[in-house]
Amino acid sequence: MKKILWNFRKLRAVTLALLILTGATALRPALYGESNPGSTLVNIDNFSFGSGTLTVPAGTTVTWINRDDVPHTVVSTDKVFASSVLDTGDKFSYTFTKPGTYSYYCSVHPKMTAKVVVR
Ligand SMILES: [Cu+2]
Repeated sequence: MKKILWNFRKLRAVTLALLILTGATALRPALYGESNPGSTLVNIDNFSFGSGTLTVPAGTTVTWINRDDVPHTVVSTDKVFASSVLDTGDKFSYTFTKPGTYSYYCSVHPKMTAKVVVR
């Protein structure tokens, strides 16, 4: 009887260790996903680009999503990048590899302007 009890305890300890190990492994991608410095989202909403100026480290991929019910574009003032016309829900991405200030606007509504500052 004592031996059976000991085995049960040992089994429980092994199961617990396995749970901790698998749990830690399962958590890892989620943690990396949340603090991923490689990509940033800008919502185009109410005729504006997110919060205006966005500062990111070099190598960051910025994705714009049109949340408005009118079409917009994302066009760099210096012609570094230019999206096609984005309808509601459409996305455009650009990866900023060089530090600098990138001004951009919407070619449909040129008063819509914003900046990406790459450090
Ligand atoms: Cu627009």
